[in-house]
Amino acid sequence: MTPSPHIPLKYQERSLPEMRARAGAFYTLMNARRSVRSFSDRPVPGDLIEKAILTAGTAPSGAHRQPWRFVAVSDPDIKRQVRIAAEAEEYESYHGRMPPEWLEALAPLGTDWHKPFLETAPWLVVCFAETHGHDSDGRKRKNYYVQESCGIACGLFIAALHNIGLVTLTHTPSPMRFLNGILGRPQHERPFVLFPVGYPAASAAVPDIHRKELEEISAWH
Ligand code: IYR
Repeated sequence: MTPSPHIPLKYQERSLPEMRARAGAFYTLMNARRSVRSFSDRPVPGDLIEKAILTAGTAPSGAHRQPWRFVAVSDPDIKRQVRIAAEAEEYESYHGRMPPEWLEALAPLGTDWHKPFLETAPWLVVCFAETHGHDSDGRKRKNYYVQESCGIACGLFIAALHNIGLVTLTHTPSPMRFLNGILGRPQHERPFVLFPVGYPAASAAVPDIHRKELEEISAWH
């Protein structure tokens, strides 16, 4: 296999003071991000969601297979179907499927099986992970590092939304295969994360939780 042609890297070198200023500003921006479970029903223009998805699509991926598909839903009927199906699964999870240790871990977050945000938020965006692709003859084509690639893409999606000024929640109703049926996606696309996206409710409150210190999340040699 011949390597694809390469082109010069577009790299913008910055002075150290500029790098420090940008490092600090980006950390300050991202450190203000919170997961939000209480949404306003105020509409959000679709072009903002498009830009966030495009940003997610800049993620690196195994063999550049880009094994993700972001499905954006604003249709109220489809959102209702998603809520009903997700709440049915969550009900089972909270009433027996999740072991006591897990329920204890979640207690500080105050979550339960009710998921009104699945209808209130103006957008639901589901990231599907493509377990494999297809070549031009329709034969299976392997994807690589699908979990890692989709995890990074979702991280960029969350950062893009926060930078835009919207809020979201990393929601993983379990199991979430029901999303294939409701959203008409083929079986080789596996629901990865469901993001409600919008403005926060005026009354939105978040748990008083804290981030680990640098010493706790890093080691230096
Ligand atoms: N999927 C459930 C439970 C849940 C699990 C974790 I790990 C969380 O950080 C939060 C919730 C739910 O959405 O309620």
